[in-house]
Amino acid sequence: MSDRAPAPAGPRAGAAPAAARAGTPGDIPAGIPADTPADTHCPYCALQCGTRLSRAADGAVTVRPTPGFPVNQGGLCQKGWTAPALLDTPDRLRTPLLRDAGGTLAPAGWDTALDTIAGRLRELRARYGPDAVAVLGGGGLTNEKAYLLGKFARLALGTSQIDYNGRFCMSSAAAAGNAAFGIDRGLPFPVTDLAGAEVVLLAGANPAETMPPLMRHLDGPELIVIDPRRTPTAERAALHLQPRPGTDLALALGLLHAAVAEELLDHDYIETRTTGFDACWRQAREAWPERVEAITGVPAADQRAAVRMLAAAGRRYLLTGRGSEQHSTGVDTVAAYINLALALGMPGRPGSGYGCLTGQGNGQGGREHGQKADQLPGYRMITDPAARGHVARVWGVAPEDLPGAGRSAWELLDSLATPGGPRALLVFGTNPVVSAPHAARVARKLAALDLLVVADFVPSETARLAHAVLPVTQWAEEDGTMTSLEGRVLRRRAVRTPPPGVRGDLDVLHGLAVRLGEPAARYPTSPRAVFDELRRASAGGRADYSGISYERLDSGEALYWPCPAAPGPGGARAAPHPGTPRLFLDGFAHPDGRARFAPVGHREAAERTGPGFPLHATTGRLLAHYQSGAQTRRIAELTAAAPEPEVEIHPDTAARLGVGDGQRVRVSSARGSTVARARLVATLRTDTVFLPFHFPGAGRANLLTGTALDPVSRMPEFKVSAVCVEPEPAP
Ligand SMILES: Nc1nc2c(c(=O)[nH]1)N[C@H]1C(S)=C(S)[C@@H](COP(=O)(O)OP(=O)(O)OC[C@H]3O[C@@H](n4cnc5c(=O)[nH]c(N)nc54)[C@H](O)[C@@H]3O)O[C@H]1N2
Ligand SMILES: Nc1nc2c(c(=O)[nH]1)N[C@H]1C(S)=C(S)[C@@H](COP(=O)(O)OP(=O)(O)OC[C@H]3O[C@@H](n4cnc5c(=O)[nH]c(N)nc54)[C@H](O)[C@@H]3O)O[C@H]1N2
Ligand code: SF4
Ligand SMILES: [Mo]
Repeated sequence: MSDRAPAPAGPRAGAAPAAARAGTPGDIPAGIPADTPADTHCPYCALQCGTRLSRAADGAVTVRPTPGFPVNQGGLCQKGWTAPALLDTPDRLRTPLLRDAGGTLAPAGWDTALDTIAGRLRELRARYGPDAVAVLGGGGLTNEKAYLLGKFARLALGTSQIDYNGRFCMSSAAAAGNAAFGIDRGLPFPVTDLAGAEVVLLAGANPAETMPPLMRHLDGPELIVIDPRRTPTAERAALHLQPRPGTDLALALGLLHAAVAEELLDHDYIETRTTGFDACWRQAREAWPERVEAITGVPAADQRAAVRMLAAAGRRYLLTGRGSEQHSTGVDTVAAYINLALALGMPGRPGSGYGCLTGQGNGQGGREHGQKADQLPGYRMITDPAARGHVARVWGVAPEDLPGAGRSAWELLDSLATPGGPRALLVFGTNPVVSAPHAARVARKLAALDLLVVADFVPSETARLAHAVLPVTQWAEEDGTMTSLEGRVLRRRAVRTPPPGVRGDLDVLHGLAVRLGEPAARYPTSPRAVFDELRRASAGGRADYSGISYERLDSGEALYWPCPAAPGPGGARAAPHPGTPRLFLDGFAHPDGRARFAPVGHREAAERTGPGFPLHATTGRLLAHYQSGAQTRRIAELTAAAPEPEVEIHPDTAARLGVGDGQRVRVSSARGSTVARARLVATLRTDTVFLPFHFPGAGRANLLTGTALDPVSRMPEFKVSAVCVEPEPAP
């Protein structure tokens, strides 16, 4: 069972899980009294399950689900239960490290480390200009960190070269959502609304493994699942469509075609709440389900059945995940799914809607506060003069002091150490040596830098390449806010003081900024002070947090953005704005209040199979590991559950290749090859193999993936590589 109830089931039923405790006798933190439980949230995914942490007198931290928190309703997945083990992982970073003359990372004091880094940054900037220094952030950073990182880059470094790993995650759905609805909030409704649906269509999402407690809300509805694999989510579906990887765009067009042909459209809704249907239909009219079957492998009858199920339901949702988004056609694919939802009259109706299942812990907030190449806080565009004026006022600088838009994450990584490209990179909250496409090329670029600085709490694969490593606090040691996949702002709370030698990311940014000549007051180190500034910076923007405060959150209010400081309905004397759990009920966020159909036609994936590389490889997640695995590969219970990379192969395909179950194989693409153990899966498509991307070294799935990008979102094509598979001799 992947989603465990409070009394943990499984091997340790009844007892508190051993791995849910961390801390050693003697490690008794000062400052925070023992036995004061703190209600906070899981350090991992965007579901942000409520967790109640307690710390015993011996320093051990225990976790249990926060009673009454509606999102996880008493459940946590294996990763959430075992998260405290990360706090005192044996190789936790506890002192800054600087690479010495002999090339070894050696311990250094904080002042030495920060002085050295600032000195090198100043030199590089003086010699090559401010864009010689780049920053890569992450969707796991709190809102406060993401905000201060963006400000630090634009002001202290003066660089345009900042982006973040959400580019690899959310960017396609964000672009399509903004275009269609005028605003990008992953779920424009609370997750608990899903439970009231009759039908939910999940396109390229596997929440049974990626957000197990979410399945509690999907127990009632009938599910339609679109996934090339028969995942645990698909096992629960009434209808499972199994397209060839990279063909969802055609499939979504086929579903729209079937809806038109079967006269299932909501004409009244299309007429009154949308624009652009005719142009959209002109692009989709050739997408006969039979034609789409030839492209996708999904039977025309199943396409029609799916559309009929959705259309017949009174309350229904269409949700996309990375399976349909991480493509060079990602934006058009999401747009085509949104077109279908609009044609059936779903978005902005009570009990129905479209949403994207945001992935990282703060994947939502991380894309709102200005760590993205083209953005300023409040989800403002950096190219918009009014946005620049507003943010410059809050920051106390002139608008012309703000740099312009920078490169997207992949383009940034690929430009490192090239003529005209950045010579230094500061990494906060991502591990691109494992998680970026064409990872071998990325590692080469990182190794060629004049300066690589990584702030992390573990020696990640990227940290190991750095010239300077800065040890930072972990979730249970810090305060802040996170914005979950439903747009709700949540408090992260400290339950213990950090180990000696470790500093918060806000302190690190402050320390570097003052050494670069910035006024100290510009970089507050208190999360609350940063949040209060973030509120002002976001005021009037698309993601308006100005009405949200730590006081309101701490009093237990459930606040979803937008939540402006201006009072809600009722005028100046009214209660503060209540926040917006459900968007679009009265209208969409475009000036005319209407949603936009997108005129999208069929395009193939950039990567094609061919004689040398006859199979499609797709990549994704396992229940037990999180992302690059930097965190979860350090937790014994999780490595025991998934110790090494396995590639899923259909038994017929394996037989043809002379590969047996459990045998080591080499999977190769035009970029390189990776080694994994074959796992034979009879429900998989015969033309497709699947690899998780959580493993390092020679087992990296990203040694295979390519560099084609979506033209709009700049999302890499993580979900389609053309590969061959061959038996690998034992090492
Ligand atoms: N256990 C675990 N949970 C996580 C994470 C984790 O690393 N581990 N990460 C978090 C993050 S950041 C994210 S973004 C989310 C991601 O959550 P999901 O989107 O659910 O995760 P993925 O496994 O990347 O992709 C989902 C499914 O897409 C399928 N797929 C592959 N190619 C295609 C295709 O062309 N079309 C369609 N329709 N499907 C395809 C895969 O088979 C896979 O089952 O999970 C979050 N939760
Ligand atoms: N092939 C393939 N590749 C993929 C994907 C895929 O589906 N297939 N999915 C993509 C997606 S959706 C995502 S989101 C990315 C994720 O991939 P990464 O961005 O590499 O994600 P993580 O492994 O979470 O890396 C976060 C790092 O930051 C550290 N960290 C965590 N919190 C903090 C903090 O508060 N401060 C600091 N300074 N450090 C912190 C962690 O210890 C870890 O080393 O991978 C992408 N790569
Ligand atoms: S589903 Fe996500 S938030 Fe919940 S316990 Fe698991 S990893 Fe943590
Ligand atoms: Mo993600």
